[in-house]
Amino acid sequence: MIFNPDAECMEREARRKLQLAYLKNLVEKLYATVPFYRRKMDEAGIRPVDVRRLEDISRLPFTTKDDMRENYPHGLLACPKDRIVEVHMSSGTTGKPVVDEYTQHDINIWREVMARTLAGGGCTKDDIVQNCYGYGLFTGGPGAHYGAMTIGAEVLPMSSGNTARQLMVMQDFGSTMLTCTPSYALFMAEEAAAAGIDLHALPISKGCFGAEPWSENMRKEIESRFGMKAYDIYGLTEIVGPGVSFECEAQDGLHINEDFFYPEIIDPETGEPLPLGEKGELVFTTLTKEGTPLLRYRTRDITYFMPEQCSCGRTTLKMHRLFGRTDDMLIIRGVNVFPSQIEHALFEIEGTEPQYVIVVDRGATHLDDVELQVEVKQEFFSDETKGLESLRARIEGVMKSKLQISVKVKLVEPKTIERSLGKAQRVIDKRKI
Ligand code: DLL
Repeated sequence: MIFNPDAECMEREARRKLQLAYLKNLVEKLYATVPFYRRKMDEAGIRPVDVRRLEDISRLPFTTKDDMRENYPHGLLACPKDRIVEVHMSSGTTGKPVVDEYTQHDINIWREVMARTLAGGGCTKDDIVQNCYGYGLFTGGPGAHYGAMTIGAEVLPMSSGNTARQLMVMQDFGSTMLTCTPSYALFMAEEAAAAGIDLHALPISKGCFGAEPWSENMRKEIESRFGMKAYDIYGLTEIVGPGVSFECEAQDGLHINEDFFYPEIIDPETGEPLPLGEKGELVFTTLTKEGTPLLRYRTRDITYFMPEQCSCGRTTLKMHRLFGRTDDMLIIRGVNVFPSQIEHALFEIEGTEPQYVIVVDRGATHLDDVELQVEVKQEFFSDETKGLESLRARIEGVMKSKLQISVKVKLVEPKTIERSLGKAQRVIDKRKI
């Protein structure tokens, strides 16, 4: 279902006109009201009148996560403080959180883009949405909640955790759609199996998953364990939360809500825009936000644009599912490796569970060592160690051939790797660099 065909299927040239009008407005407003942006534009030698075509955006300065932290909490506010009705933050591991402050208009945008997002995953007013993204400062819970309500579906605002209760509600209330992180979805499936609950016999038939990297093979795993269609949804607190882009029934790239969030792909080293279709760092400008609009925000997420027309009828630009983040990329003995590549390779190996942790360390030799801890299906632990040994060797071989790095594999018993209720932590980097 397409939630807003007028906007989502608009002729591309008409959308570009709209984007340009919004961009001009935004730049004028930021220059006039936010000292931070005025200073940055002055330093870059560009004035609002210089923005005449959409391509001129590449002359405007970037905004980074550090800029947001340095301006914590209200330094990037672009409207009177009393117009703010809601605030979200994401913590990250170091420093001050990044803050998104929403006016009522901004909440309305969020409702719209999340309605489009859930509709992309097949949500209609007849659905019962079990929302297990966390509620609170995190945007996942409230974002999916707004979207489901805007569609007119029924929402079960579960938040994450208490998996036994989640499964009870799923059965008793007949939830038809699930929203949570992909790692939590898998954990629920595992708990359901342990409790003897047949997920295939329940009405749950689709889900929108995101907030963390996941692979195509993990999608297949979730789909087969639940008997559902699993869709990838993307977003980040700074821009709006979830609702920036989403998959449709084609499950082939994520449609960007580009009438609200203007996307670019740049070379992360040079900051230069890359030709359409090349892989690089994703950058967004929020075209119509009032509270904390962002100019050319560097997400650190890596993807490429897929300019072809989608079979679903939407004309919005698609991005490939994320490859990883510039700051998550592991450089192992000089080879660039993303945790998602390891995950994808692991899923192809019979006998393993989709639970793993990557531990990177530097030994006495000062070279990077990678230990991949992988859970193994119970039957492998039952008697012979020969089976285990050959599985270990097989995984090491696959990693070597697919990633060009040597990985030491440690097989661990089922349920020994810590499960996450929200974003899973897959990498432990012990190197002191
Ligand atoms: O994770 C917003 C969100 C909530 C998205 C629910 C989707 C569903 P943050 O906590 O600010 O916001 O984290 C944003 O998470 O820059 C990506 O690196 C990563 N991320 C989000 N969605 C995906 C995805 C929310 N579908 C950061 N695939 C982003 C891979 C994702 N990574």
